[in-house]
Amino acid sequence: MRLSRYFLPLLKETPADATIASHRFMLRAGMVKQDSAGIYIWLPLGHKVLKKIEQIVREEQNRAGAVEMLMPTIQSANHWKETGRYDAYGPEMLRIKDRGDRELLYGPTNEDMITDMFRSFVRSYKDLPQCLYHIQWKFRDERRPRFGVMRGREFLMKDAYSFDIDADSAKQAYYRQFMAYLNTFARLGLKAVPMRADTGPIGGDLSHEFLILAETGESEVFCHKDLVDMAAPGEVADDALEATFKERTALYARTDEMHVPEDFAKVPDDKQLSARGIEVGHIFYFGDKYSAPMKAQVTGADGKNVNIQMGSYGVGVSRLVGGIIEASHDENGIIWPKSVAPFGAGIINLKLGNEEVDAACEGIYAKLSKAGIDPLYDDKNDRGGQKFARMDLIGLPYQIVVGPRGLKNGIVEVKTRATGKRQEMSPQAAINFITAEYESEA
Ligand code: 5CA
Repeated sequence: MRLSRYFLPLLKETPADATIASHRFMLRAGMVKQDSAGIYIWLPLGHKVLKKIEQIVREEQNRAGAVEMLMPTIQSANHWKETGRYDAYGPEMLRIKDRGDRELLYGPTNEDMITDMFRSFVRSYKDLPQCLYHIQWKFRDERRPRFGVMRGREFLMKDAYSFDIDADSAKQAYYRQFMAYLNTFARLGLKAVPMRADTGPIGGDLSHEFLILAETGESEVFCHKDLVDMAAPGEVADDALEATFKERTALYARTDEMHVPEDFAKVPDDKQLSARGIEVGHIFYFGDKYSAPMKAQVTGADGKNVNIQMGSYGVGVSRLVGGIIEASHDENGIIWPKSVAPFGAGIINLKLGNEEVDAACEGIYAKLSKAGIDPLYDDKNDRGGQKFARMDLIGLPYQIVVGPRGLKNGIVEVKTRATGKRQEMSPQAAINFITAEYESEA
């Protein structure tokens, strides 16, 4: 992409209500624009990152055996009346009426709808287990939408729903999603710690939140330090799921809601970590909380009907855009992990109109594009200082700086955004270097 053709409306001033880094940088870098409280327009740069995160979430869901589908944003109130959640959910739910005075709502989550769908098709234990997911916009009329996309009213969520014949099988589904979450967050460049959690309005008796540690997080967290640097589990065989889950949940990890100070005190002093965290995922096992009132049953092998055992598994896809920035930025702007960077590298032309410089930039641009790096070429007629600041702000992992002086000696400068390290090399070496960096990631 050529910057001269791109839509990148940067802000010079930081809007006064943007109190945390991710909110500030997302507005300044032209990623989002607020349309009304907690509702955002995803501008091209923000949209690109959102889609990359969505794709990684999708790939890890598929790998875990979940099957993608798509449910509507607008739901009939009937499903919610059947489960009793229509009254229980409260003012966070946006309730709507159609022209025939029928009650509808903009879905804050989908347990009720999917249970209704599932019971209409599935009658036998032979059709279980099943795990379905979608990635869809949600609406929650939050009392305090804030921190930009981190606590929005409209937000993008991946929500998966598992259906099993009994509790043992349902727990396997829960463990499988648990592992998928650890793998997903690791690919996003995040250290997310699973913590025993409260089930809130979703209900049930087994639940974990996944939190990334950040000073600006809304939750207080108390955990064993060793959890923070644990590597992702990778692929876990079915017969190792339970043991791996136990191993990963043995050390103390709680948010403020579930905190037990006496238990935390048993963690060795030098291993106690109390910090703040951002909840980027939340998983629930709730058995027959929805299938019982909705009579979602299957016939078991013994011919008897049983309620389907269910769980649900959410990832805050749009919240993750802000979460990743909270975890990875400096005073100059965003530092994207390679896996979700909106462009793979930036090319800075320091002397637009200079024949050699233009030709070198065009050559690098063509070769990086061909190599699948998806570069952003700053071909605008601005001062060098402005170009450097802009590229730092939008946070692409690598910058290739091309100027007339270096080119005379056959050299360009490659800057690695995360470390600030600058290296001089030939244009071809720069292309090879960046391509190799991305290959080693894959
Ligand atoms: N039905 C369950 C799981 S599918 C559910 O709705 N869980 S949840 O309420 O915990 O939401 C799942 C994830 O969505 C949260 O972990 C969080 O990352 C994200 N999320 C929740 N509310 C918001 C919000 N107001 N803005 C942005 N993301 C949110």
